[in-house]
Amino acid sequence: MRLGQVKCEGAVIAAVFEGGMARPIPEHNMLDLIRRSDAQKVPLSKLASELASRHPEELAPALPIHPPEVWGCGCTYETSASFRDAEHGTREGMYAYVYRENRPEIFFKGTARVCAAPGQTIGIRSDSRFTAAEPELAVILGARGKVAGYTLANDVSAWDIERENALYLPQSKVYDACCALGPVMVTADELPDPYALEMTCTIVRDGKELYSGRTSTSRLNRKIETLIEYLSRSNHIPTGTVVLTGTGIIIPQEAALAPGDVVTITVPEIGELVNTAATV
Ligand code: DO4
Ligand code: MG
Repeated sequence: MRLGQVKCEGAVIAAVFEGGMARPIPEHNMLDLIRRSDAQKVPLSKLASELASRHPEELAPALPIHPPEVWGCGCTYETSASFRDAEHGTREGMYAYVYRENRPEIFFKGTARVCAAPGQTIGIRSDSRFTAAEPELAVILGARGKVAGYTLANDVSAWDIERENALYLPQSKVYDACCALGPVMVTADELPDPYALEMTCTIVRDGKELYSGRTSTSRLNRKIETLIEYLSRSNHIPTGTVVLTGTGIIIPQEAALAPGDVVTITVPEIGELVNTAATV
C-alpha cells in the first residue's frame, strides 16, 4: 500500500494513495498511524484502509512523514567509497575502510525541520561551491526498529565542505532543506525485496538535461537490518525515524547543484521525488 501525508484544510494528515488520488485518514498523521498500528498490533495497511475516507480526492503528496529523527548511512555502495577516497587523493582510505568493515558509517541527518516534501526546495548552502544530490532508498521505522515502509530520499550534501576536512561532515550534511523525502511510503509488505530496485536520477537545468545516472539497490553492500541494528545499539531511536541507506549514484562536479536545478529521483515501485534547488 502507498501511504503518505496530504495537506487538507490547513492540516497535514495521513492518506492512502491509489490511482493518482488520495483517501485522507482523518485525525491521524503518519506518525500517529504507525504508532497506533504498533500499539494495537494491527498491520499498517489494514489499519490505513479501515480508517481512510471512502471518497478519493485530488490531493498531492506532502512530506510522507514528519520524522523525529533522520539518520544517514554512508559508503554503503562501492562507488560512494571509492569516489570519496579519490577526492582525498588516496586509492584506499577511510571511506574504503568503512565500506569494508563490519561497523557501517552512520551519521545524524537532522529532524523534520530540515526535510523537504516532494515539489519543495532542496537547499544549497550559501558557503558551498559543490553541493550534490545523493539519491537514496530510505527506510521508515516503526517501534523497536521494525521496517514500516520505504520511500526515496535526497541526502543533499555540500561535498566541498566534506572534502576539506572529515570533521566538517555534520556541516556538509545538516542544514536547511538538506533532506528531501517522498513521494510516498510503500509499506514493507508490498516491497518484499528492497535489494532489487532500479533507481535513476536526472538533473535538469534551464529545461535541458544536465545529468542522468542510475544504480540498483542490488549494489547496496549492507543489509538494511544490519544498518538498523548498528543504529539502535545503545540508542533508543523513536518510532517514525527515517534511515537513508546511502547513495550509489555519484554526481560529477559539472552537475554541482545550482539554484533552479530540478532533481528527479525515480524508483518505479515507489514513485518519483522531484525537487528544485535553491540557496538557503
Ligand atoms: O561520509 C560521507 C557520507 C557518505 C554518504 O552520505 C553516502 O555514501 O551516501
Ligand atoms: Mg548519502
